[in-house]
Amino acid sequence: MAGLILALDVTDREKAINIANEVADYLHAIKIGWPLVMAAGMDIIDSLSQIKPIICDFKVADIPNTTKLIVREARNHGAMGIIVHGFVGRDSIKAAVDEAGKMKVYVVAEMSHPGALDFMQKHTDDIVLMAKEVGAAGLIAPATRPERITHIRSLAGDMEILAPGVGAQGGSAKEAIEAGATHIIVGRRIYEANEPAKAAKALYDELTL
Ligand code: O7E
Repeated sequence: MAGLILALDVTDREKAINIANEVADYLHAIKIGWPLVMAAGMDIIDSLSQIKPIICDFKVADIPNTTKLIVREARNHGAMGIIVHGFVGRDSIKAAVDEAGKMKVYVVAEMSHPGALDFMQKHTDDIVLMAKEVGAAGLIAPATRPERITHIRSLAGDMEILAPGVGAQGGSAKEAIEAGATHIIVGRRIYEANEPAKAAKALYDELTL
């Protein structure tokens, strides 16, 4: 079944925990990245893991050894998944997969912002095929370009596809799922809403109708 992932890009620990608790019933997982980890410290991963599985969006882009060390830290704090960049190449992605253990590795295949067309999109197909070959669990593909999700799905087999770009960036949850995504990633549409639970429920309902 399609699932909703909250991008919890707030910079206050208490606010993060409150929002997570408020919307938890509608979530498959919570994605946290540099804004929250830099503000609240790595143990926010441990705390939020008590509420929902945590995906660390560290968009790791480094040599294999450094990649391995970052993946290990996320794993030691109880993360369920970690996001790495694909353009760094096979050896770095393999290092992430080898170090991840039970944690899922998600590889960024194509980003949702217009700048992704400058360089990244030219290499999306190769990144998808490489991520599949080295055993990554899933891919990141743009909800802002559903036709690209469909294309990525045609290469990805049964890998998970997580699609950011719904709401604030203009993408539609329903279209992303119909195009082939398994999950959508949504931040501002939920955490900036007057009633985050209501906003999360509306997205959840859109996915399950
Ligand atoms: O636009 P929002 O507020 O719904 O937030 C979207 C989140 O998804 C935010 O954390 C951003 O960093 C992330 N994201 C994109 O918006 N576009 C991408 O291409 C990739 C990501 C991302 O999360 O990458 C790893 C999944």
